[in-house]
Amino acid sequence: MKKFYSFALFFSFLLVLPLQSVSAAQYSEDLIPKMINNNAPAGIASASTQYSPLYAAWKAFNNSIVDGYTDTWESNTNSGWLAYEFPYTVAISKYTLTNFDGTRAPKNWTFEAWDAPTSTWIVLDRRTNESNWRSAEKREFTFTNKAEYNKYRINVTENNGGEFVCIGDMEMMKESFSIKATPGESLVYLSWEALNDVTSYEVKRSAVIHGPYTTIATNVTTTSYIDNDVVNNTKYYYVIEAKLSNGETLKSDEGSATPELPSHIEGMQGVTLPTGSVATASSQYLESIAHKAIDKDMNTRWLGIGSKNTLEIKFPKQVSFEFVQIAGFAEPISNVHYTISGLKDGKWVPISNTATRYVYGRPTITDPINVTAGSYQGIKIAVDATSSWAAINEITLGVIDSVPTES
Ligand SMILES: [Ca+2]
Ligand SMILES: [Ca+2]
Repeated sequence: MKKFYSFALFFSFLLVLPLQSVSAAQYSEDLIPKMINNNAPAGIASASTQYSPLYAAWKAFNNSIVDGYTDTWESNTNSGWLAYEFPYTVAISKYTLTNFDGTRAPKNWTFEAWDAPTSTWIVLDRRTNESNWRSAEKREFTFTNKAEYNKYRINVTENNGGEFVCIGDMEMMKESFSIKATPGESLVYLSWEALNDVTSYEVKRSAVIHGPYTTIATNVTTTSYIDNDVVNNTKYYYVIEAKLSNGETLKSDEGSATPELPSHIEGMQGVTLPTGSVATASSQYLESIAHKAIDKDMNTRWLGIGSKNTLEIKFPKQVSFEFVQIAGFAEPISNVHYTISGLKDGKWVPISNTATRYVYGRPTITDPINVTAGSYQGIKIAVDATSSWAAINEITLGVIDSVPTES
């Protein structure tokens, strides 16, 4: 019995541990863009001093140390601060430092946020005795901060003995979770990572990157949302705000999408394939590449070498459709056999019988081919042009619904 008891304890330990690790904070990618000077591409890099313009503040935010000291920020004293100002407010709660020179590396410092209303630097994190930096070593530092500021700095009070302070690279992150925004026709489909201990989610939207955002939905208890209050060909930015059971909130990364109307091709039924579809072929003749079968231009075509070829197209989202229409070209004119497969859960499955269409030596819109109605991530068309070469000018889909369904 005792043995059984300890066995049960062992299992409860196994059960509890993964839950704890799932609840552990997750962080965004580095939120500072790869800087090319102190003011570009966005935000402002600055420092207390610089050894020379070659060692400017932005060199610590250029995601590189390959060019030696001139890829680092160096002060001209053995202490000093290095700051980055975001063009928006964000609650930073993690930063990293990448070493270049161990004796010039920071040893004692505070990480601070600029509080504009009180014009003071607020200490968010304090580190002491950070020594023995290895070459190119990157150290991560996390702390609790829920308040949003736009300017942060590391204020180095002592380095590891060198003449100057040197920082190879610095990154800043926030606690976050991921969001996916997928454009549809007159709608945007949002889905996000499920979090533990959440009472509800709020969906926020902005017409400009990084907000400010307007709340468009509250008390959402699922991890997806369809925003159909949108204008086609307009880009929207989204964040999800998770309301945690402890009363705190957590903002997701930012997602963006541009909803768009389906395109039609004169004379063809259905709509063109979603923007961002990628076409490849078993063979292609010179400049008559696979993509020309889906470029929405009836005067261009994909031409395979020989009579038997396969054209494969992957969509950027799942599309539900019930027929495929093909505009082909055959010279000499020929009976062409088309067999269509759909990509479902990562596997190609046959969705049509072999359809035979008569194709002329000019762009020929053939009768639609019925397929097993369903939601697919791509289509594959096996073309057997009998005595001719296989060419496709355009493809349209008889779309039922283009809202992606998360598996
Ligand atoms: Ca650098
Ligand atoms: Ca074309």
